[in-house]
Amino acid sequence: MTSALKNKWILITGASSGFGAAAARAFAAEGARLLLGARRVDRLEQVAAESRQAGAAEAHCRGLDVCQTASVDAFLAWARQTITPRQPSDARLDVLINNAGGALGLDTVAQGKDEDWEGMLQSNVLGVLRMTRAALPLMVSNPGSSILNIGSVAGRVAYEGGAAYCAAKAGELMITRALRLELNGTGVRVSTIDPGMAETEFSLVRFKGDADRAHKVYEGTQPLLAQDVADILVWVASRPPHVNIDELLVKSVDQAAIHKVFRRKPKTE
Ligand code: NDP
Ligand code: 8X3
Repeated sequence: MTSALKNKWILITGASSGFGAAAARAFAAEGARLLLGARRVDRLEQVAAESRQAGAAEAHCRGLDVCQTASVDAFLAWARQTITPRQPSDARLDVLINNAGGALGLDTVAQGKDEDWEGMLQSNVLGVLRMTRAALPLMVSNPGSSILNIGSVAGRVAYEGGAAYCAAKAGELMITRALRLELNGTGVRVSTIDPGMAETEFSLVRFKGDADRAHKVYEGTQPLLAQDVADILVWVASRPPHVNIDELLVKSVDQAAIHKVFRRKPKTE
């Protein structure tokens, strides 16, 4: 059976690693056409090549920093031109995945650093607003198109050291809800996918390259994998055009709650 996503245009931010890279490969397997953005262009090019191998009808990539309005606007101008080179005014985007973001540090508010707070709010909150504003002209005349925002359990439950990240993901949740109200009647669908703990480069970035500390986050437990989230994104985007999956919370079976993670004891010989 032909996939509902075959030849559809999918724009993914943060496609150079983790959920974004896995999503690129998963949409590629459906025969979709991809527009991939992130700051590490060498990694993006690798993901685009893997996506072509996985079956993408087309896979294009370009540098993108969602913290800069000029970068976002230049990316969307390129996307428009790539989708319909002859008549860019007719370009239609089918799926926008606002995935770029992450956490910086695990400091309490008392110890918090301005650059970490600003970085988290810039990418996770303002990045979603900027990307959505720039992409909407390609979507409002395309009923059944989808905006899929990546939130987090952290946007729903606070934890120590997570004040700014939790605030940022709670911001993403409110942006998603407001946008769904604003777009009512256009046929554009708006969803938030909110994962719990998943093993990607997330903790390596949070702990500024400290691989040992990042590794400990997942020790003894089975976290979600990037592929799990990618499968969900494909499923949400391929529902019939009248179906809007509003909010989807997904956690590993080992994570009963944000603070309650089951960890297996290391095996002793
Ligand atoms: P990764 O660190 O593996 O991926 C993050 C991606 O975001 C990278 O591709 C990175 O690319 C990109 N990115 C970061 N900042 C920017 C920026 N300013 N402009 C463009 N791209 C940017 O982590 P995940 O895949 O886990 O994270 C993806 C999303 O999922 C994030 O929003 C994160 O908050 C969220 N999330 C993660 C969870 C987890 O436990 N892993 C759970 C719940 C939500 P580059 O550095 O090349 O720009
Ligand atoms: C990432 C999940 O619990 O580390 O959004 O904040 S958590």
